[in-house]
Amino acid sequence: MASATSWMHADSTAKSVGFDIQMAENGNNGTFNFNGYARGELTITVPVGWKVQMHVVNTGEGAIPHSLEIAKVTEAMPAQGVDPAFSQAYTVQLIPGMAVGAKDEVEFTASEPGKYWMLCGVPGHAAGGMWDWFVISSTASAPAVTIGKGS
Ligand SMILES: [Cu+2]
Repeated sequence: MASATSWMHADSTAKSVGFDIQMAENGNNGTFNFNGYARGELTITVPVGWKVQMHVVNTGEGAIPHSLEIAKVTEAMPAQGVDPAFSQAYTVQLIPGMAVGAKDEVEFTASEPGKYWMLCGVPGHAAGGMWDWFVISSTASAPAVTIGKGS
């Protein structure tokens, strides 16, 4: 089920979309979540070729450092941050994590269609469920956010 959300800001003329991402927004999954979602509960879909800006903040419920990257899907969830799927698609402090309250801007072009992980690069966090889906679609005409078990 796709839905509009207050944290997505799409500009179809500019083919640009912004997302406000709060790491550890609430207590879901022991605070290991993005905007409250973990373990693939959230799917962000972006049309191929669009510019993506992610305004990332560690909201800090749980008082633990976190980070964000877009990574290629592999056989197993990585133990910690890996090379991002796109050269700019990661926050500062990928492995140690951004401190509580820290912010970063992530900007990249969704250049290659596919299904990716949006995960936390701090050791053990992605394996602990701090990951969601990021899909680059060759058929979607607009960005979308879907809540529910990702397939
Ligand atoms: Cu984390």
